[in-house]
Amino acid sequence: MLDEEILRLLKDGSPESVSGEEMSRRLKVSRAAVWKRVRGLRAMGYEIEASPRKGYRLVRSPDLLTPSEVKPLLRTKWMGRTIHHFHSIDSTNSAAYQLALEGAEEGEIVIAESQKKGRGRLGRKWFSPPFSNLYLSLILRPEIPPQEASLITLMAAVATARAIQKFSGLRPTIKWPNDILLNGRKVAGLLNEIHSETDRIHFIILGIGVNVNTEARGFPEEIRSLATSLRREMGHSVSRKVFVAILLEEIEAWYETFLEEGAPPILKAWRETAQIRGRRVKVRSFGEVLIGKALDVDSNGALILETKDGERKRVVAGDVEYAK
Ligand code: BT5
Repeated sequence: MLDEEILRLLKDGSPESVSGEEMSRRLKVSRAAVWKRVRGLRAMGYEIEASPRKGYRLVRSPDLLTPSEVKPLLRTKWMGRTIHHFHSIDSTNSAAYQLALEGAEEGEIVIAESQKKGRGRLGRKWFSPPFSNLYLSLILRPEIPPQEASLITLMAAVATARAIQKFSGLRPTIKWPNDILLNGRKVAGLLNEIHSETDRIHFIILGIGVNVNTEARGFPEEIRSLATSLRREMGHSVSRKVFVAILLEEIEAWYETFLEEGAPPILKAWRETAQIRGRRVKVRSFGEVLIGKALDVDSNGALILETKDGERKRVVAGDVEYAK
């Protein structure tokens, strides 16, 4: 907290210096305590000039996702106005789930610079190295029946794809149910977890992992050919905080559209971005393998397939591979 307050004073004072005495008075801590935290901030990558006469001046901020870095860029009305930031955490989804159980409000978010146990679906792992990518979980409390919760996954996939498009100028596609691809490789994944009773949702945790600045060779061997990052596709490193601000804006807008207009606009945008209709796919679902032609997604987000015997199958969960 003290770090955040020191940064706020330095930013408010910028481009002028703020004296150690003023900081110590405003923050009600000793000048030695201010100096100690300034050294800590420098170790985190903040360039802070210190002069005995004038005091402290913020020269440059690192690309961290702390509230003081992200909030000035946010143009949302309510999404992400409360940011719980961690340098390292097991999983932002687990932290957000716990916060939601304790009463955190809709729109509160958890961001981490790295995850020790980043989670994919079905107990799989999400590669989460420090300071280069985005690991974000949002708390939503929609008043919808639990069977419509998968529409929130489709909504989040649309919003993430649109944010990537706005930010990079590239055209991502969605792979059912929750992968975002650039040039056929996975740049982002979504993990949604729901806490509900039979007819009421208490909350949904929307977990989003986006590979932002990992270089091609930075991915572990086993996913190197499957994964990509914005940096890899755009050809240069990019600002995570600018991206996260755009992403939160898109999610807020698409979520509000969903609450006001229901499934149709979400499904329309999803179909445009996924371009799955008519593609031959192999789907693994609950131990079963289905091969067929993808026809559509239905209004509950399930994938509709036609097998080669002409039978229609509805798949609610699973993994898709595109067949040749
Ligand atoms: C997903 O699972 O795609 C959901 C990923 C969600 C991650 C976010 S990060 C913030 C929040 N907190 C969490 O703990 N999780 C969420 P799934 O469809 O099961 O894909 C997992 C598979 O993708 C793995 O088995 C790997 O093959 C591959 N993979 C792992 N890490 C990857 C990465 N960083 N980029 C691309 N592919 C990856």
